[in-house]
Amino acid sequence: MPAPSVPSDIVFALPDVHPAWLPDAAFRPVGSRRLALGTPADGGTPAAFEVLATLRSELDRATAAHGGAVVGPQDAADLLLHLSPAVPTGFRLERSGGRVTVSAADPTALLHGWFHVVRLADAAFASRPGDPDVDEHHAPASALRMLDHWDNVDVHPVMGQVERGYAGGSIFYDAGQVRPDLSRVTAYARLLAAVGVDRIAVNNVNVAAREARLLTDDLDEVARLAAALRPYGVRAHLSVSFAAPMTLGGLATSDPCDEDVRAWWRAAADRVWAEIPDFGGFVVKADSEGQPGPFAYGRDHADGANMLAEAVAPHGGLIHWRAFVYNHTQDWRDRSTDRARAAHDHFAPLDGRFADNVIVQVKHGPLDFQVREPVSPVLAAMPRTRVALELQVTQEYTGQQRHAVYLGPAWSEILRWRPWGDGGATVADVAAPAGGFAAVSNVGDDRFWTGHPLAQANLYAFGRLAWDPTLDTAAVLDEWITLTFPDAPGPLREAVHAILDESWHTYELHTAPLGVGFMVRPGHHYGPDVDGYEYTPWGTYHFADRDGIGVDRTRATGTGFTGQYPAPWRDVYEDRETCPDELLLFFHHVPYTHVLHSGTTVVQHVYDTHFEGVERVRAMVERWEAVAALVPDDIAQRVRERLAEQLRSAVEWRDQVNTYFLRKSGIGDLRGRTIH
Ligand code: GCV
Repeated sequence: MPAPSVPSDIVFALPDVHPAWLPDAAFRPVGSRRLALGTPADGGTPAAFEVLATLRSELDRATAAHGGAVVGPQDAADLLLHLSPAVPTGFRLERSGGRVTVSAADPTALLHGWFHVVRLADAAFASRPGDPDVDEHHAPASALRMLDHWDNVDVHPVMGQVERGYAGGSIFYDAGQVRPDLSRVTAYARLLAAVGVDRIAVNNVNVAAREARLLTDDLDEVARLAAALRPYGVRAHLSVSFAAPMTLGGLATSDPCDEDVRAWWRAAADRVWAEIPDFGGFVVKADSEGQPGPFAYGRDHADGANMLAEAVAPHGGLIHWRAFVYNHTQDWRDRSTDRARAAHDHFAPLDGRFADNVIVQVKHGPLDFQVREPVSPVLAAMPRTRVALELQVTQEYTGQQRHAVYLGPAWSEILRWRPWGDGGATVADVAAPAGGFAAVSNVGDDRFWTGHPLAQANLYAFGRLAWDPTLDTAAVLDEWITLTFPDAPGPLREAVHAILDESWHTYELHTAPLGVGFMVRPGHHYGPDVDGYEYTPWGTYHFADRDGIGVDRTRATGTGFTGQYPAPWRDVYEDRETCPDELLLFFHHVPYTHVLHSGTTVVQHVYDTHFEGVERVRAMVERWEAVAALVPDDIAQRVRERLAEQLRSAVEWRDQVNTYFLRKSGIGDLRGRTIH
């Protein structure tokens, strides 16, 4: 097999695009040294050779920029990267006498090892005398670390080009087609490889007519996207419509038990893999928010998913089948229907029936990516199913990238939560070996990738936590700061921590209180509207009246949702005396005068947290102003503008929520502050 040739189409620095966590300066410690890439043995796939070629060009680029050299594997290199079948997963990092060897069985894992060394910088080489030698194995917690893009090919009249996207248009599509120049997609794959994400779904789970055709007539467009991702070992997946046999194939039905339908899907899958041999699989949103699904034929979700699984199995493909299934045409007068129950009601009884290559992808909470929800009980209810945890990096309900909200701590809490109580497995333990981790991307064609430059930290953190869910999220943030702001002076580092470390809690303080959720403007979901969803069909209510607020989800008197949890949580949540304060209104309807564990009443808590939330945002603005001169002007200015909006919005939240509670309850603020 020939030595890998350097791909000519990798563009390392795109004009007018921020380098995120891979600026040239981050490569100085490696690029100033002698680097070597072992010659590959025979037997690799073309895709594997392409990744090796990428690695070679990474080495060339880094050394050319920083004065080092790429030397032969036999020459005493400071860093040798080489393939070794002896490393089962991930990569091995050895250091002896200041020389570092990274080995991995496959080129993508070797690439991950390269970026690990870049992240460690000089510390990788232990330049200080007396530093110990190392021999470490770095394996990802899960083999499946995926980002879902809710990008539309055609601009949707309401949702735009990227549904719930807050960073401009799509990096994949423009003017109703895949972009002619995909160098930015390769740059994106490079950023992802540097944090260990190795799969993306390239289109929205709400599949409209134009996007449905990506599966058939426009498959060549998906092939182009896959080709742009491949140099960095990122595999493409596609969201497909369950109705495709009818809408694309002209069949009279999409019934999963119909033999013609099954044959149609098999043929569709055969064509996809013939064109894209390393294709990942299909993502499906079925019977949810208007998307077609098996219910139309009296079939269940195992029937639907297994039909697709059968079609992709010969190719080693996966089906990511979403558990986000609920009735979105509910009657708000009907107090017996509880949207929080829906996923468990639909999916838990199907445990054990899904094929091995089906992954049931479960949103982290029972509702919809709220700033605070309990963890979905579905994650603990399907021991014989490959469940994946779904997170939302795009900040639909957490400030839409106008607010600086670092979500790492929120995700860490979810990943570390123990559904069976102390001593039991964590959510990460459940998902990692099964379906892994998926998240909705926050990236668009914005200059900073994520609109708010500080929102890059969320994308970074998702990748790092999907690789290792036990990581400390402040340390992850510190990595991001070090890479993104090379040579960041202490005050800048401290200010970014001060702004982001507690930002999730800050957002929680000035928005919907005590886990009750929503209270956002219907449709676009930005800003406060306390009763915005109260009399709608969407099933997201808070039930405030003159006496109290919250949703009774107990077994004793409510919807029975608490019964979907195993012990001890089913009882902890059932009893308002043991229910954690931050989730009280998710599980209980209580009087405004109910005293929390914190010692304050519900209504006073609302006032206190909303005043405090605004003051915290004010402090964020001041912290940024004190260090803004230490970052490039464009970042300083963009963050400044966003923080100004964050403060305006926090004040709006405070005033609307506080006024609402004052008017409903008639109870004034004990501290006599202004409420309108
Ligand atoms: C892609 C929420 C969002 C929708 C999204 C949906 C989903 O309801 O508001 O925009 O649709 O979640 O996860 O499928």
